[in-house]
Amino acid sequence: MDTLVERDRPMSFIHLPKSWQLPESRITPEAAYWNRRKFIKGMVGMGIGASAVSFASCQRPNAMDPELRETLGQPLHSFTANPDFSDAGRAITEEQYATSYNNFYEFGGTKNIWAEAQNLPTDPWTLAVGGLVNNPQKYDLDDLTKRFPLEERVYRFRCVEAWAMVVPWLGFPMKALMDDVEPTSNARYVSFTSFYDPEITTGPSWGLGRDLPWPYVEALTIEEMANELAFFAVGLYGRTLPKQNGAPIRMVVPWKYGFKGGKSIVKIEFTSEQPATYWNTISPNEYGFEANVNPDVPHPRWSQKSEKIVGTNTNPFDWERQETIIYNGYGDYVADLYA
Ligand SMILES: Nc1nc2c(c(=O)[nH]1)N[C@H]1C(S)=C(S)[C@@H](COP(=O)(O)O)O[C@H]1N2
Ligand SMILES: [Mo]
Repeated sequence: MDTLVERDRPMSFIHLPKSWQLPESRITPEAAYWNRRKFIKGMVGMGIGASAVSFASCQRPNAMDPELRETLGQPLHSFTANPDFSDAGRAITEEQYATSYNNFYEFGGTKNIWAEAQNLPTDPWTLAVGGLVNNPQKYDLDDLTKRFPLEERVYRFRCVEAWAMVVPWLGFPMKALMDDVEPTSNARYVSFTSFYDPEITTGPSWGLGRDLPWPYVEALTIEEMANELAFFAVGLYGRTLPKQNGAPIRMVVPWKYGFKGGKSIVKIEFTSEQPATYWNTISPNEYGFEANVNPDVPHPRWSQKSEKIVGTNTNPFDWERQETIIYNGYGDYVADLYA
């Protein structure tokens, strides 16, 4: 059973691009991104914004592995930076970490799946939304970036394995999609199903892949989905999502552990009963349905009191630790949901 659960495998990280140590003169696109961020923030004219800007502008990105760079998405131009979510309280994680230190079990059981994930077919794409709704919808690839106004939100991102990042997502509030499909009064839960094709998403290489409860399904209560924080990301760092991050659309629920944020969503269904979800089915006492970030509820095999900040040192064993905050710091937005 031990191999089935998410675990901390820092060894796999060692395979990540050595080119992070390349001279900084190698970079250009990332530098351009950071400058554009600064520009956008300038445009929204935040009075005391200087402090918020500093996180983005002080951080000098390192060079990115050229092969990893090939996997990045297309630049997105029409979006506004949401000033309510421009400062996550610590530095934005460098893009090469967010796009190469991943969890995506469909493509393997380690953190290093970004190359394998390039097998994900994303064009054409259909996201079908149905169940207990008045207005079922099928969104195509174009709809995902054009139908709902896009905004950028810089969110804290905390995996149940106790590592954490800060990611500038691009996307739209889940509420916008919810309003589009009009859930009926019987709808109490919402399930989100990830892309699955056993020929393509072969699962972890240690052989048990096919026995896992595919497809990956996550779910929220309807109140959670309607919360201001609940977000669909179609991009990060100014571009469309790379495949390894869940292209073309993934869930982002920053007050919950990362596994609640399903990737590469093909189906959304409004239901009256609580849906069965992936990790919760595998190991319910380790991966609760609610899965809110909480320093006082340890994982059965490790403490959740603190978290490792991804990318704070070239050696993952030396990543800085910080204290975990209840609801990952978003209690003002979500604590009422659980009162
Ligand atoms: N379909 C699918 N979605 C998934 C996962 C997965 O294995 N498959 N892993 C989850 C976990 S455990 C985390 S921490 C995040 C990781 O997202 P990232 O790779 O963009 O950091 O995705 C979540 N969504
Ligand atoms: Mo995770």
